[in-house]
Amino acid sequence: MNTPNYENILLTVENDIATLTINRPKSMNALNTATLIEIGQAFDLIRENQDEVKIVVVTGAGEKAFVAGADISEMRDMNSLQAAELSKIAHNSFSKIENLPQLTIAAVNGYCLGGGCELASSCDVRVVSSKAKFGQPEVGLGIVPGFGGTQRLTRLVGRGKAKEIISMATMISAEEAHRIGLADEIAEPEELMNKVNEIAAAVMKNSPIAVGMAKYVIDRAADLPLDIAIDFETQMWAQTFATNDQKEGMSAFLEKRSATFNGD
Ligand code: CO8
Repeated sequence: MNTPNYENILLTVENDIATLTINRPKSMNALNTATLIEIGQAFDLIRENQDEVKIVVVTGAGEKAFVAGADISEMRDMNSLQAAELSKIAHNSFSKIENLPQLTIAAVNGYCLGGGCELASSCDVRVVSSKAKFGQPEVGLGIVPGFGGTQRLTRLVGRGKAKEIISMATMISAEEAHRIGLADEIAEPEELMNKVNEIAAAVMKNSPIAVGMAKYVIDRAADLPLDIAIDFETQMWAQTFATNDQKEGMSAFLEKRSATFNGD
């Protein structure tokens, strides 16, 4: 897969893992319009290259920040129409992350604030440095979260906690984020990428079709009534029996060997 030279992000692919790094360390990787558009373009490219990319890792450049939010210098003088446009651009890009067939892991290496927390919340799994700090500081700037924070954070931590985090606009530690379900795994800073790679390696041993379908069912059925959600799961489960990966996975088990999944 040929990866273009972007202006604000870096995209690399190694060992079937794509790493997308928000690369504006001088402004704490703040998300301006151009960066949000490039994130969307990169995820389009990743979607088109499912044979070459099995897992996507999203992280921030430098030591200090994952992403410290949307770019305040770009937003200050916006009117409501321009703010709505920016929010739509972010929603479009973050939905591409959320709806990607491959699993996405946010490797949260530092400040994860505002739009950064919303970016991390759009990924499937959050692995965080013990030094990371989380928060939704928007109300302190006179706005509400506008890149999905009122919705995705709420779905991760519940209404009460989301309201507390958003209304207080203070930062919470990695430990607290882990305790409330915002962070899935914590690692020491120097171990962060090892932990991410460990998870990626475990996922990549499995059928990519089944991993993608499991993600799809979890996300699509999460807000449905349980009886309909269960029915949806049954349909997806049945569909896996039409794949070669299902035959290979079960044959490998019965033949006492490792499975080789081709994703078909
Ligand atoms: N936007 C623009 N620039 C930023 C941002 C940001 N979000 N965060 C940091 N920077 C810049 C600083 O201005 C500074 O620039 P310079 O060197 O030119 O002065 C540089 O990055 C380094 O930052 P600091 O000197 O402040 O570094 P510290 O280590 O002292 O502090 C913090 C780090 C705590 C992360 C601090 O920079 C901070 O609080 N940043 C802002 C955090 C914030 O409020 N984020 C929320 C932004 S709003 C948002 O995300 C809304 C999303 C939805 C919008 C919907 C719109 C439609």
